[in-house]
Amino acid sequence: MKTAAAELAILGGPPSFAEPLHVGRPNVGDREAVLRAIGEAMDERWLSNNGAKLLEFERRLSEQLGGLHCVATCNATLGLQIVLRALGVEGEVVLPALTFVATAHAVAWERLTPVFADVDPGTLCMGPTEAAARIGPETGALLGVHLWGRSADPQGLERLADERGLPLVFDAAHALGCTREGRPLAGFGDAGVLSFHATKVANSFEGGAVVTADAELAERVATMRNFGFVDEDEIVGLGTNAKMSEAAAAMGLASLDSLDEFLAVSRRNYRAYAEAFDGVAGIRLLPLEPEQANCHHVTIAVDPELAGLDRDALRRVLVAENVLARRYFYPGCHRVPPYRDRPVPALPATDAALESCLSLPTGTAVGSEEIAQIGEIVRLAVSFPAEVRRHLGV
Ligand code: T4K
Repeated sequence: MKTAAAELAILGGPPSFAEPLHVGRPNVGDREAVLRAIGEAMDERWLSNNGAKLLEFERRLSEQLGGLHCVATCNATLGLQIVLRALGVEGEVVLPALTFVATAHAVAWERLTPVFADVDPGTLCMGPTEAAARIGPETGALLGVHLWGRSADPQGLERLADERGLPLVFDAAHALGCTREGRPLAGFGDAGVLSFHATKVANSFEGGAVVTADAELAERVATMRNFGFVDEDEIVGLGTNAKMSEAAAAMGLASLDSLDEFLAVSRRNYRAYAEAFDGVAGIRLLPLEPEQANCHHVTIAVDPELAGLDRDALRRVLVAENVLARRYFYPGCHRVPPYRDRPVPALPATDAALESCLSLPTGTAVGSEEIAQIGEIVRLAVSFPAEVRRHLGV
């Protein structure tokens, strides 16, 4: 544990960690179970297309989500695209600019127009006020995002969508294991889309799932996921290939088996970070309710006035220690091509978050000891900001 500023790697000390600590280090469950299940699929020579593992994965996920219909896909991006198409959305889609670019790309790839809204400064998610401000005559749907597993006032957005007669979809890529008033976050709106990418709390290497209470919508999504086939030689309409393979489903099943353990680790890590940053000037751990949130994303907001360092300087301090903190989701969807040349109103809460937020390593690859060390690094850096800034030339 570093105890003096001179020991900081940025000031010439050795890095705290020999190996990099990544933000998105995958949680890996029972390796033998995964390999056994992949072996079974190979023995049965059934590797994709509604195989036994896929069906079991969807059944188990549905069980996890209180009986909602679950259609597994090869990733969440295609899940979002398919659900927008299955709902017949046309024109503009209102979504927050503060999200991973996949949310906007899924909209644009469907030849719909993303219309960026600001976020609520408290939740950092688009709520009904921000969404309503961007609804216009061409609006075809609302697309909320449960950013970092935080809750985007889903009931408020549902009320708004009902009032305006608009479909409501949630990008729930970060939200497996998150609930609101006992209901799974992914289950709000017409549909929610989970990600099972390697970096998520539970992964299937790559994967996603469309979650909905609407059996008919689930059926349409399942058909579109498989080229529009409903039977061996019967195609009912446009479809694509968004199927999840048996190998991915095998990994997904093992991840679901370990989900409770993964959630317990994330929640324990979150509490350890809260302790580590307690009383550190200018560092605010974004609040989460560990009973309702999966705590898989640990994000701090840096106040440069109080910390004496801005977010980017602090990130350089951490990276020098081999803590590969990430500026998720800088610079914001509204500032990257192909969106940046379109007129966007001021998005003050979005821009403030994009300038101040920093995501830190968590998950099963990180323990309380490492988190305490990260806390001390940050504490030292903000205790001697002038020296750090001098070294960084900022
Ligand atoms: N909506 C939202 C809000 C999302 O965040 C995402 C995905 C989506 C939709 C779309 O879901 P999918 O279509 O992917 O299912 C990563 C992921 O690739 C992406 O899935 C994820 N969000 C996003 C938040 O993170 P990058 O560009 O940050 O990936 P990369 O390669 O820089 O890796 C992130 C960190 O994880 C690095 O520190 C390295 C580490 N890592 C990564 C992988 C893949 C590992 O240690 N091992 C690994 O296997 O996007």
